[in-house]
Amino acid sequence: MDATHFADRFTTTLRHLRGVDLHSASDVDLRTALAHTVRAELIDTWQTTHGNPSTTPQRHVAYLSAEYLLGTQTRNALLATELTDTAREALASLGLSLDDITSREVEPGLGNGGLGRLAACFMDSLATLEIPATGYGIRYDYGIFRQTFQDGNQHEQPDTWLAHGSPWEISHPERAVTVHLGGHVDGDNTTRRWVPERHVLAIPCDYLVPGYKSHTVNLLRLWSARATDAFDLTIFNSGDYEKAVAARTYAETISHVLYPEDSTPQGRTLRLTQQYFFAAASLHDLLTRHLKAGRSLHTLPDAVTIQLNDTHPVIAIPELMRLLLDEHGLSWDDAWHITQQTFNYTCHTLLPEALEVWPLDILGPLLPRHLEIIFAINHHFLDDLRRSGADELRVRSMSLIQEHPVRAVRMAHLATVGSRTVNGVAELHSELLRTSVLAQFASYWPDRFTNVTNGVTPRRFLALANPELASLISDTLNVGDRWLKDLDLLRGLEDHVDDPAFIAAFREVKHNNKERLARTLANRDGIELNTNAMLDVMVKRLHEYKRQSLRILHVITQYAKMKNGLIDLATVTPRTVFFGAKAAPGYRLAKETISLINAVATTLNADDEIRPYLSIAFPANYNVTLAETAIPAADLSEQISLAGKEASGTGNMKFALNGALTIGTLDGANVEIRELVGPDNFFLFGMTEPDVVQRQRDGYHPHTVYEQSADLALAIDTISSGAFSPSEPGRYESLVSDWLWNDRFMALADYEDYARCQEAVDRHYANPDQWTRSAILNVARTGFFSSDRSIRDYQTRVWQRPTK
Ligand code: KOT
Repeated sequence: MDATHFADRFTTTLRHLRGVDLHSASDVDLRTALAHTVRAELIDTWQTTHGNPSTTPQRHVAYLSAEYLLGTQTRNALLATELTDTAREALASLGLSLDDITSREVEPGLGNGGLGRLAACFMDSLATLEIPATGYGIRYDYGIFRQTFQDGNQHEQPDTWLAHGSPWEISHPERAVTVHLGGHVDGDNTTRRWVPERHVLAIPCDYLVPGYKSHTVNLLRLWSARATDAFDLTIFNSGDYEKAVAARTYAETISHVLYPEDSTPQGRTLRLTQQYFFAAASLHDLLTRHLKAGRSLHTLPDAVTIQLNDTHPVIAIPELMRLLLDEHGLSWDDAWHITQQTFNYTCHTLLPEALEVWPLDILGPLLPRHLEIIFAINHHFLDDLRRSGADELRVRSMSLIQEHPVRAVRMAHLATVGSRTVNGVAELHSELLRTSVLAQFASYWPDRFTNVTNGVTPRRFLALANPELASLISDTLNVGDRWLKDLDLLRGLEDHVDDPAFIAAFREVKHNNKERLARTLANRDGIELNTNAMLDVMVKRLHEYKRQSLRILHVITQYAKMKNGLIDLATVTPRTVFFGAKAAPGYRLAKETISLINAVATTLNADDEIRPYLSIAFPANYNVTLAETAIPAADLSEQISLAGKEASGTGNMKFALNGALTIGTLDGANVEIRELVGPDNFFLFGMTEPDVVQRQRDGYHPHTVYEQSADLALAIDTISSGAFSPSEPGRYESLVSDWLWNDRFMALADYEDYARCQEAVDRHYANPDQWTRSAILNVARTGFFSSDRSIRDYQTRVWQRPTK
């Protein structure tokens, strides 16, 4: 398609779809018409792909995830279809700017953080690698809340991403699937029948996922809840109109809002309803397609493999059992074989509080037949376990049912028992799963466990986010943009690490990216960014284990020392410390940390003497769109979680790929990043995971650490003195007392080593050639972290494994 043709289609779409011409078109009209013009291209590709089924039969991959953090769609679709220049030229010929139009696109924030963003990167790689796949999830009416700051405190506003419609969505109400809920179970020992009480409709809302130059377009199918007529009827018959309308509202509440907790699930009925709602609708979809193709249910595991993105969709395991047993009349053994060979489970955490359990008094009333099936699975499993010689202690600890503090289903155990493969998301994480969280399962079924280290898509996080670096890479490597599909080719940049022209160009790109970020922050937040300072970035959910507290304590020490004349300002390497973080709305300590960071920012940034040397930028509402501007501008990437707590991290990979150096602990994928980039190009500090375990065993007393570190005490005492809250000196007492007497994630224990390491950062940065060399080597050596590599690993280690 050439620019004239594109312009023609665009104006026609504007007229036919929006009923306006160029002169009367609003921003929304232009954005919608542009999206539809590109979408039409994708649909043509999609129909070609699906009209010509591949000759080599491949298992269809079904990715089940409660979250997809997609980011904006238009620029990515243009990139994938190689229409960016055409669209730019076409719009320019109409007096319009592609960048203006796309910069106002609203991102669907249907996820909390790492887990949801990973799902989005995987969808991109599946399509790029031409693997037939469908992503299944929930179309939340409201995604992750919009964060605002009022007096430095976080406030949550509803995310109205659908306010102006969603041009990328294709909704199919006529293909609704009915999902049942509640009721009771009838029958005798041999035949059981679920008699549900309520029914809701699941409407498929499809998003096309284009592969990068791949001729494959996959589907992301998100389910939206609607009331059925039958749903109302029972209540209408009671003659209570008001109640009937309320009941309709109840049904539609199911897909109304994303739960904003990250790694701290709340056991609410509505949350379990959401999980079952999308799991059941997705399985219905998969089975219907399988049977329509004339296949037997016994061949399901050969045709489909289902990847469970953590335990949120795990209720799909008893649901498939129910369908096979109750609806299709299979024997228990056959149904179990099929089920267990179809599912795979990815675990994304190590935190005990993140392991989902569903109390029986929530699960039973909502899904009575599923609870029976879970008990039966447990019965068979524990029998086998006993036969293998396990004692009762072991049986109890491996049971799918926990007895205390309340009887509940352990979803990670159900997932492990019901899956062919279980994987962690980084080498260290998978090792810790095997040796701690799921140790007993790993010794019982050693072959079931594997690792797939996470990755990120270089299309969004290099080509789109950092176009200047992308073209420098293309110009330097002489392979066109082939490296975007084969990221190991970045290794070739090592040959240029001593080339002065390349070094200068690389440095200029980084500087330009800072200027671009400065413009964004000025417009978006009214924040002024010093583009001549080192940009030191910590962006991720606010969580104690991630230790934003460690970062801010160190900033405070530096500030206090500067104010007290303990640091000669002439020797200081100027820094801007950039934070982006949302806290779960009910997470008190996390919200207090946000307030403290904002208070410190206000003090530092208002101090004319200090600001040129040390300042803080903390824009509200960090999201994928802001990430795409912030990450390419960063010099330093803060990955400072307590060792053994961050499963992988994926921000860490995005920064390294964009030429930031990492200061980090040996946690999650940091371990692999450091091995690849080399210890000279990575700033390591802190306890190792075994150190952490030992220190906890020995008894950890943060107050003693405070007494023994003058610099740490200076930071904490400065807070307590009211330096950042003059009208209320005790404002941060709850944070201070938690650090001194609890400090669950040992920020204080790692403080001194962190401060030492930050000095090494300053020294390295003081020599620009040395720093740029390290930055280039980070880019050159982190091609491993392409999500294409992760997906290939899933193919060989998980999806293509022969069934038993
Ligand atoms: C949320 C609820 C329950 C269990 C786990 C989670 C979870 C884990 N949410 N996000 N994660 C993150 O997933 C990323 C992708 O694997 C990891 O990189 C990161 O370390 C996890 O914290």
